[in-house]
Amino acid sequence: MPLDIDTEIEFNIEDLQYDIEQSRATDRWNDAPDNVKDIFHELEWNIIEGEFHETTDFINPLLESGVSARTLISGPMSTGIAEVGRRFKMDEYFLPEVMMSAKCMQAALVIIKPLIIAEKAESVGTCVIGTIQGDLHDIGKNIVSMMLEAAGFDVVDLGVSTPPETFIEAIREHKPQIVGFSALLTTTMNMQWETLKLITAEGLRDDVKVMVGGAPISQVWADKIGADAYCADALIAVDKAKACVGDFKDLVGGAPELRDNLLAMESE
Ligand code: B12
Repeated sequence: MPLDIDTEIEFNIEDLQYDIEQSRATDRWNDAPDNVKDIFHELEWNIIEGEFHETTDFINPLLESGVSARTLISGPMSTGIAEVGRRFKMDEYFLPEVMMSAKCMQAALVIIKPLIIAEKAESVGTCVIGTIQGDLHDIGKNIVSMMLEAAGFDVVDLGVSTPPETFIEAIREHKPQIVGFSALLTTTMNMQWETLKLITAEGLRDDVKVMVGGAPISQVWADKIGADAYCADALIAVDKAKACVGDFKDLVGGAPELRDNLLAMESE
């Protein structure tokens, strides 16, 4: 039985009408040196316009200027792809434009990933992560994977559109402390619940902490399905993952009563 999807992450129409061009070169990146600020705008614009052949031309100079790989991801890359999402939502962009912008993000991440992974600390645990069945979005999941790897996790990435059974096999094989589900579509959010139910039904729930993320996911949703942690971004994911394998490992997330009631309803 699917759960009601009542994500509280609503779009505000005023925000959606606000074109990023209005704030270009005015109120953003003001704390960065002028040369960096200009390239930040260029990179952001490159992602918005989907000029993926040129993406690397912006990444390397920024890295050479001492800008960290993490700042690139959480700064101009994030604002650029967020603007693409806004335009798509407002019917200013259609799928081909979004695909070109996604290619820019992927081209940038190819350069950035080795730099992030090189920071890898000593092994702290294992995490199995995947985009949930029916969903092909993987940019955010890939960023979370690389940040977790840099933080010392051995990451088993199951890719996109991962069936619940594949998560079960991976848990049995790799014995992770953490399992992460990514979902970007309101229509696939429910597969997080379905996958969590199968993990419970297979008797594996007590062995893993479950982290959930993706644009429509919220703390309310995480509580509703009984996940242990909701993470709005990759940095939060690293903090919460460390908490899961550290002193807070006995912390049980979600609202237990709600989860028990849901499970009872399911078995009726
Ligand atoms: C790029 C993109 C695509 C690309 C994806 C390419 C790829 N390889 O990923 C393409 C073009 C393929 C695509 C396709 C579609 N898309 Co699309 N897409 C986007 C877009 C613009 C950006 C997503 C993104 O990469 N964001 C950047 C990353 C860094 O952010 P993120 O994913 O949120 O990840 C961060 C956090 O959420 C968190 N996180 C994410 N996952 C996880 C997992 C864990 C375990 C944790 C802890 C944390 C975590 O950490 C991440 C890093 O900080 C969004 C708009 C948006 N606002 O999200 C639409 C969006 C998600 N897409 C949408 C739609 C409708 C579609 C299509 C159905 C379009 C169509 N008609 O075919 C298809 C779906 C195909 C499918 N079956 O999946 C809608 C969904 C609407 C809804 N209510 O469900 C959105 C919201 C656009 C919109 N505004 O309407 N899309």
